[in-house]
Amino acid sequence: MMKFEGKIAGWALAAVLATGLLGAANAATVNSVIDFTSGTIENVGGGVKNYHEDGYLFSDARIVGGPCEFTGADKCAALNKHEVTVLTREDGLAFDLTSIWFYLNGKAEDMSNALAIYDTNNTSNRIDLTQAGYTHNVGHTVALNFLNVFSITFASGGDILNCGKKQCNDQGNARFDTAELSHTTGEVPLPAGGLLLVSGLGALAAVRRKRKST
Ligand SMILES: [Ca+2]
Ligand SMILES: [Ca+2]
Repeated sequence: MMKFEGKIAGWALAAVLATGLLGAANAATVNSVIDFTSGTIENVGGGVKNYHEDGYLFSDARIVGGPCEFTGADKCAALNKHEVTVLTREDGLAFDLTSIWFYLNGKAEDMSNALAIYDTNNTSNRIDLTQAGYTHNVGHTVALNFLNVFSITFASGGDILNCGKKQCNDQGNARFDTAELSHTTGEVPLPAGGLLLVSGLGALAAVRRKRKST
C-alpha cells in the first residue's frame, strides 16, 4: 500500500514538474482593444496629456469626441497638423499592433491630409495613410503588421499651404480609434525554471528514498 502511494506521489511530482516546464515554454498572449473611451487621461503639465488604457500609454495624447468610430459618447485620438503621439506599454514589454480605425478629417482644399504610423525605433517600418489612398471624412479600418515592437509613433502629415495672404482655413486633422494590440506575458525566466527543475528532482529523490525505506 505504501509502495503504491509512493508511486502515485512520484508521478504527481513528475506531472507538476512537467507543467512548470511547459509554463516556462508557453507564455500567454493578452489581446487588447484601445477604444480611447474607457481609459484615463493624465495631465502631466506643460500642456502635455497622457492617455492610459489596458496597460498601454499614449504620450502626448489629444482625446476628442466625434467623428470617431462610433456615434454617441465614443471618443478617439486626434492629431492636428504635424502633431505626434507615441504608444508604448507601461511595463516596457514588446507588443503587436495589428489593426486600427482612422479618419482623415477635413483638408478638402489641397487633399494633403495624412496619418503616418511607424516603429519609433525603426522608422522604415512604416505605413502612410493618405487622402490619395483613403477618402477623407470617411472611416477606414486597416490591418497593420507591427510585430514585437516597443514603441509606435503616430504622426499627422499634410502640407501647410497659404491661401492668399492667410493660411488655409481647412487645416484638418487625423483621427484614430479601436487599436487592436497584443503582448505576451507569463514568461518564467530561465533561472526560475532551473530552480523549479532542481527542487522537483530533489522532491522526486526524497520520494524514492522514502519508498526504499518502507
Ligand atoms: Ca480597452
Ligand atoms: Ca473609440
